Amino acid sequence: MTLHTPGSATPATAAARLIYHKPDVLLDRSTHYCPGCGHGIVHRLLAEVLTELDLPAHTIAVAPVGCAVFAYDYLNVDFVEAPHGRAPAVATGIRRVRPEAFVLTYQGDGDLAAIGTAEIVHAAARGERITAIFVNNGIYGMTGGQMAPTTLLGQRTTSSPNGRDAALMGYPIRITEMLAQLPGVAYAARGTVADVPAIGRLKAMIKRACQIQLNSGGFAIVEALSNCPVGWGMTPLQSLEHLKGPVVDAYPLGVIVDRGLGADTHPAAGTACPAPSHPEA
Ligand SMILES: Cc1ncc(C[n+]2csc(CCOP(=O)(O)OP(=O)(O)O)c2C)c(N)n1
Ligand code: SF4
Ligand SMILES: [Mg+2]
Repeated sequence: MTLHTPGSATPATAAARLIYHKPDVLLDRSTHYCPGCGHGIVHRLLAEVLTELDLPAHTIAVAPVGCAVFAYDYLNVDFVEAPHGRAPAVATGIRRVRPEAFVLTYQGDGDLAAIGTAEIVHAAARGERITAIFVNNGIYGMTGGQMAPTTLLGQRTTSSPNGRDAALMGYPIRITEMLAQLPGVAYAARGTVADVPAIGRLKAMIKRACQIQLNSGGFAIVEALSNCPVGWGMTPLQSLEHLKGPVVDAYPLGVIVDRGLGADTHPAAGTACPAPSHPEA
């Protein structure tokens, strides 16, 4: 490989090792996310996985309402914008009319675990063949840092200024564990953007969740524990330490369920969740 050494007019020849190449599907534009925000890391992982699986041309993604509302500005795949919480319902419609498409949803915790609770539960219960990316930063980031169902006990937010009190505001929801109980869920896992090794493991989870859809498995969800330095009132570095500490303690990392890669994991195949027989049929 021919390299231009800085400060030298002539190219130097040297063996070079490519450390990182930005996937073409990740568009070249400046970010609207706050400094240190984890959404950009999740976007990059998605871009890498979609590229590695040769999926960009076949993908129809569903964008959320929340800070990631502009996901379609960063990833060069077809996108549909869903109303708040409705991404799984929109994705279901896409799946039904475009059975050949690779269907992806991207939602925050306010979007998925609060406003769209019904949609995510029923999409998972139906075993919709979609891959759901769930970015849990424990807060409503976009609207000014209000409490979400995922907010930790004791966490101060603009709507829980004295800290989340279980007696008044209930307990945090581990929604990925809840969904994992449903037979239509082929894969459910939780990773984090907290540090480099964890980001590598999160990427492997996202890849597995995509491969399950490609192999006609059922619903697959990957929760990415992320940081919101602005909403948490922390510097980016403080927020990453907080993520690795109390947030991971409350939301354990790892694969929660993996019912297998292949088509026989889908409820429609009749193995995991047999349909009742109808004598009149
Ligand atoms: C039905 C509905 N309710 C509320 C809102 C206002 N709203 C927009 S973004 C948002 C918070 C999103 O939080 P989250 O999904 O956690 O995403 P984040 O910004 O934290 O990534 C809310 C409440 C809305 N647009 N529509
Ligand atoms: S408010 Fe929070 S989630 Fe939204 S862009 Fe800023 S850091 Fe990220
Ligand atoms: Mg959030």
